[in-house]
Amino acid sequence: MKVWILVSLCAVAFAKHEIYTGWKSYYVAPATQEQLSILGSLESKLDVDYFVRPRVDREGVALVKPRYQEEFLNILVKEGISHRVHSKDIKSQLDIEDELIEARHAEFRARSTPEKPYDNYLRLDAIYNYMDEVAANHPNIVKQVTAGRSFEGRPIKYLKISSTNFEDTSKSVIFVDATMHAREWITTPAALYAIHKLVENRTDPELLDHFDWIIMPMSNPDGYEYSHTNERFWRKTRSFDRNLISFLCRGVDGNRNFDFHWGTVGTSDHNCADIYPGTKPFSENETRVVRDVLKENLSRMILYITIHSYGSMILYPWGHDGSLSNNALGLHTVGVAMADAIYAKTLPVFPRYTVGNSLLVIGYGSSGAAEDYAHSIGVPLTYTYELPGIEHDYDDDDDDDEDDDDDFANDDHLKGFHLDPQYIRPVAEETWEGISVGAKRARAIVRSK
Ligand code: 0X9
Ligand code: ZN
Repeated sequence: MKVWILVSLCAVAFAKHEIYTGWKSYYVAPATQEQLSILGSLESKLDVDYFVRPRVDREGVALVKPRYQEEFLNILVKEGISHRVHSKDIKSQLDIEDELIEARHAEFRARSTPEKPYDNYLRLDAIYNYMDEVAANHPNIVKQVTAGRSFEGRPIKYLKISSTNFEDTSKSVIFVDATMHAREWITTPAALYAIHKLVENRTDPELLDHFDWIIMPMSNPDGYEYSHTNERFWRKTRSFDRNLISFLCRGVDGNRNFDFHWGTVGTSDHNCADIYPGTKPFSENETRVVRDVLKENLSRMILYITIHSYGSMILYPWGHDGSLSNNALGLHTVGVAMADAIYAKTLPVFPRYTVGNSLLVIGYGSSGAAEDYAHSIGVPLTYTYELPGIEHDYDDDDDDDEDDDDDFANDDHLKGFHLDPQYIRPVAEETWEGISVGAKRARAIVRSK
């Protein structure tokens, strides 16, 4: 009996990430607009998933399934698009990620220290347990709200943190959410660390004296769990409707589902696409919950930050057409102050943040994004944070072709979305610097008006 249990456990362990066998990722560097649009067309043509979207002056990272790799490379060579391997074996990256997460769990067990959810990538129940615990231990300043349920019925929770029970209307409200995109695991620890600093380890009294806080560390719990159990690179929700295709290709991109120029830019009508915006604005329980928080607190909300990854960017509206809002000066000033605060705390391994208009900085337009919607309904300062991912580059002979697997792409280092768990706490700490400085600068700006 015991042997069978062991055999089954091994089978499960080996089966993990099996669907990613043979997948590779490539850096792609278009030199012209034309090359950029060819790369864009490969998304639907060859089912390419861009971890980082290329721009003419910036390398992107493309995830390519085995059956399309030959054609992908042929097109790049034919079109003269510069490229090189990013990860030659995605599955091994995923296995390493699992091992590092497990090793970190073991470290905490060995030390008999409780593992905090900003020390490692934890599953939903542990994240929710932490929120329950914080709320139970600090009833005077924390109120936990279950705002709704995800498509699969999981609670979507946030903490309201206030020294005056949200009753002092002279205070400003700050709203932070995370993990709208399931695979962006680093974002939830960053939001949870903000809770820790506001409640358990308060070092700056001003933050509760002047502000009421709403922190929603997990806006897409179904997608998040699915990215742990089935597909690590899952991005969307897990919803479907009566349409058979929607059942076969589930989910909606939450950050295309808000009611702001919905379905017009940077979206795809195909259910299977990662940027599918849904059948209508706010079709998703998960985005309605965020919308309701924004609306309910609109009169006092001065700052909304929706945390994503990766790319080390602080983005502000408008992201659908690259135009600037009437509050562009304020958006830029506070954006730069937040990036400076992050920079002052950062580690040398993290890339430096870029601040600016969403479309111009990230290099593509997108409609239906939370940051734009929040600003359009009247939140004066709204940002998408793209937290850092680390790209190890071992290419020392500068050639562009795909044959140089031996020179670099040492896949024993984690890259991009697979941010090594040892970096979770440093990222959370520096992100907190950005959020807290953002709150103070936002207040100074709003009061000076
Ligand atoms: O594309 C997105 O949804 C965000 N980037 S991510 O890599 N996390 O997917 C950026 C959204 C910013 N766009 C707008 N504000 N329109
Ligand atoms: Zn995202």
